[in-house]
Amino acid sequence: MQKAEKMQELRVFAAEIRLEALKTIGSLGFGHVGGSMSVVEALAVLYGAVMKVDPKNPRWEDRDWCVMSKGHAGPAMYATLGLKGFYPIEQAYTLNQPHTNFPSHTDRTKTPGVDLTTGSLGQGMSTAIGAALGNKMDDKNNHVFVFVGDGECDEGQVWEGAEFAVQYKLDNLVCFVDYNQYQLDGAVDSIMGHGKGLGAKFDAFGWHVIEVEDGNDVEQIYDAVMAAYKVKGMPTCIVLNTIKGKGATFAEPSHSHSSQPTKEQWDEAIAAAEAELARVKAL
Ligand SMILES: Cc1ncc(C[n+]2csc(CCOP(=O)(O)OP(=O)(O)O)c2C)c(N)n1
Repeated sequence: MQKAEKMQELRVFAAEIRLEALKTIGSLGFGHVGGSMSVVEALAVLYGAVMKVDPKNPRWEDRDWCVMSKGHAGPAMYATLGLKGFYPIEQAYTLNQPHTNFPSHTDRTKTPGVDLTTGSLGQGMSTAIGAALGNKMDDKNNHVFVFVGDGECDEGQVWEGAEFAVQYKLDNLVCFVDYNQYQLDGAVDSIMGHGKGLGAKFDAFGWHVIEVEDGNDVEQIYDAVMAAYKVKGMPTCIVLNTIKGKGATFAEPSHSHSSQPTKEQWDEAIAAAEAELARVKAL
């Protein structure tokens, strides 16, 4: 398949993920819309063009791994995995309800395709690094992808992991930083700024760093991952400059972390996401 055709396929996949993630959270009426929306395009690239996975065998030993360390973006993972065929997508519409297999934060014991349990910020970085080390020791020819938030990067545990990954030359590890500029209580810079930027920090720790100017553009993300695959002897950090709440009509303008919109606002957001999917499909 030509690259242009593949990118178009990924744009459609991203629009489908956004719609399904909104429907998933909408089934409950409230939840983490902001941080789910910002990682949609990166998930589309990973599961639509990059990762080796087998929906019929989620624990396939040679698979690539994806760890959503900012575990509150669970709904975006659930939409992606459902659309990829790990389970019927409608199952995710039980989000956070009693006995569901789709808790608000990703849990490997509950949802097929979720590789590691997350939710306590910082920990997913460590466990992803452990998985990368284990896979390397087992001579696996695969990659571990981990998503961390810019607010999450306030956690010291992220940086202990960053140091470790360099020491052990984990070139099978790619960390996406979702640099959407907002955390739970507001703008990252107003709470705990990142000085010269998170790319500069990872660089100082010895990582190969790739800055993606538009972290909601599938082609830029795809090119970054292809470049990361060529890096030997060190882990790669891909900094995604994203928009918190991207594409959700009630969340994007305010970049809100969690949302509890009215029924009318949900209807409007889902209709807008459906219209966007139709628009992208017609390109
Ligand atoms: C150790 C820990 N402290 C606090 C929280 C509560 N919490 C959940 S999400 C969040 C903000 C995270 O911000 P960011 O990483 O920027 O996420 P994003 O904006 O991408 O959703 C906080 C403080 C948590 N889950 N874990």
